[in-house]
Amino acid sequence: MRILITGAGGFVGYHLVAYLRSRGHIVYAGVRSTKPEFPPGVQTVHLDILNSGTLHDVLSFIRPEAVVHLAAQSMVAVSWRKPAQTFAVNVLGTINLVEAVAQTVPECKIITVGSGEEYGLTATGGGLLTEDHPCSPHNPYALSKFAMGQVALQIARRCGLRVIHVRPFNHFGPGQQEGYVVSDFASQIARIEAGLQPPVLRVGDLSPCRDFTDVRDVVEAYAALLEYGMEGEIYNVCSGEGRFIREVLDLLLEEARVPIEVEVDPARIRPAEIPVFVGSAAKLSGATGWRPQRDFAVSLRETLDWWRQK
Ligand code: A2R
Repeated sequence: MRILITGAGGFVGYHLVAYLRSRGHIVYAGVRSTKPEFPPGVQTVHLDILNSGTLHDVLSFIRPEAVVHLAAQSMVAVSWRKPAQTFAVNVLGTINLVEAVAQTVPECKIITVGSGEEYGLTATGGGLLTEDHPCSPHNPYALSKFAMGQVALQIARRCGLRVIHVRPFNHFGPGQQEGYVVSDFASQIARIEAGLQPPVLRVGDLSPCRDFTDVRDVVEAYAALLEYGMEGEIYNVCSGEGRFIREVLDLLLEEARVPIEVEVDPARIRPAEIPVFVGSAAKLSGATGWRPQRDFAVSLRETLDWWRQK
């Protein structure tokens, strides 16, 4: 397949490009400012989803059979500081993309990447979140992801486009920047081991329970959906298993090469934390046969190793 990835310069993009290329696809990596080193054979194209003209040109030139739309303002904390920018990129950018596809390559499949965060306060009811649960987003990022998914599916229904919307839950792995819990812990451990930080690891609330998936499993889910996903549908991408943040910390500390103390940093405690946030991947598994393959502890170790080598 000829596949265009938007936001290919980001954390997930790097892994998705590499995986799709390894599967023999023709991959176009759409990047804005960040340009990682992609595997040989990957073509890089400059792409800003806020620029409709460029989007048309790029789509007309490449004529992709599929687009995986990763480009986003992807951080909850930033979305509180910059809600307008978050909505511009995540919602208007998605509308630009879907409309440009409608006008240039209407047969093209599109995977819009939303977030498990779209369920928001619904998670307080407990149990595994399925795609049938109502969404109750409780931060600007989550709301923007809910809006982008809904509007993409609406335009798709109206114009006969082939859109699948995914809701990935927490994902992590080598290459993820700070600002997410696993990389926040791993980066500090690596800095402490290198003598760049006193041996105190600063943490936020360790009591929440979250659903973590290795990014390499996440990108395999996206690839499987490109092949087997049902157009017009929404799919969770998650492990279905809850893990307390305390467990994540303990597993990483077991890997540490020097003794480390843990200290709660009030600045890292997020307000209105939802205690348990775990999804069901049954719909995804049923459609594609996908199951997460990576061992959680090994993925954590590999993430820590990435920080050690950075
Ligand atoms: O900031 P840059 O220049 O590195 O590019 C980011 C890109 N991006 C854009 N691309 C095109 N036009 C824009 N207006 C635009 N604004 C941002 O999206 C970056 O390369 C990418 C997002 O990468 P990360 O922040 O590393 O997100 P990650 O973890 O790869 O997540 C991928 C998707 C996102 O939709 C998340 O919201 C979702 O998975 O969880």
